[in-house]
Amino acid sequence: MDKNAAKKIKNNKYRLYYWPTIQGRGEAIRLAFEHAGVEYIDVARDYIGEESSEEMVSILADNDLERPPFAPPFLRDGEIIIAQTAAILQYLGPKIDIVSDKLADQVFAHQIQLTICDFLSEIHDTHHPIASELYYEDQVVEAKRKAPLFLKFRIPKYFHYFETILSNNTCRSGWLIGNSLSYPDLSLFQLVEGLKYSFPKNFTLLIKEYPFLIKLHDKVRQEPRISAYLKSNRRIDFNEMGVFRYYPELDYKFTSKG
Ligand SMILES: N[C@@H](CCC(=O)N[C@@H](CS)C(=O)NCC(=O)O)C(=O)O
Repeated sequence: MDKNAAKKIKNNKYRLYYWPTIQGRGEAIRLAFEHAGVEYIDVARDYIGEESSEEMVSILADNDLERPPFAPPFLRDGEIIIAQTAAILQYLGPKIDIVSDKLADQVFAHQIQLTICDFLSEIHDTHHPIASELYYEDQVVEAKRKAPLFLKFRIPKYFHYFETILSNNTCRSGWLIGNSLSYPDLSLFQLVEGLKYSFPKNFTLLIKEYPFLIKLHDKVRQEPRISAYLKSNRRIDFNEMGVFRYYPELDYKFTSKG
């Protein structure tokens, strides 16, 4: 571990454990911290080279933990370790002020976040329809069957759901809940960014039918701290190791009208 990292550990409360080279599911947590302007340690990224994920892997392998995480991302806040993206955000939301203080709003935020997590799993399955343990190349035939069905049926179904929430928000704020941005808005922005990267040919036609979603995406992008984060070297580029991957053969033109 480098000296700066050691110093930061003393000064910081929150430690995020995730893979250092991908946005993946960890990005929902990074965006939340970045938007809130709260300092956090992205643990694996504070190490150099091969050691980077050692601390995370050793926690995952620790059979003595009373409340162990199953998979990354997970968060350490002092003695508390929390896994599952939606649970982490549910915990962090009120603490770092990225969700309303009303219980009904918090439950709805969690509900939306869980739906986003389901959607992410389906996105992952477009390139890994058989098993995460196999290479993409070993399941490309199945992926080529899965991706067009995902594009035709699943993206429109999820997008329609999010569009309905946005258009039914009686505050007319353009955010999912009430008058201000909350953590699922950030994750929804990330979904749109990721799908644009993975399915560029289909994306433009698909998103056209969801004006509220387009507006939310643009509004999040313009948030000053998010905009600064996206330009910084803390934002990892999309690549073919994360959840959102670009394989041209999975992106043949097959839109909701198709
Ligand atoms: N539902 C969990 C999924 C966590 C997950 O699938 N993590 C991936 C990395 S993005 C992993 O390492 N999974 C290992 C496994 O499922 O065996 C969440 O939303 O956090």
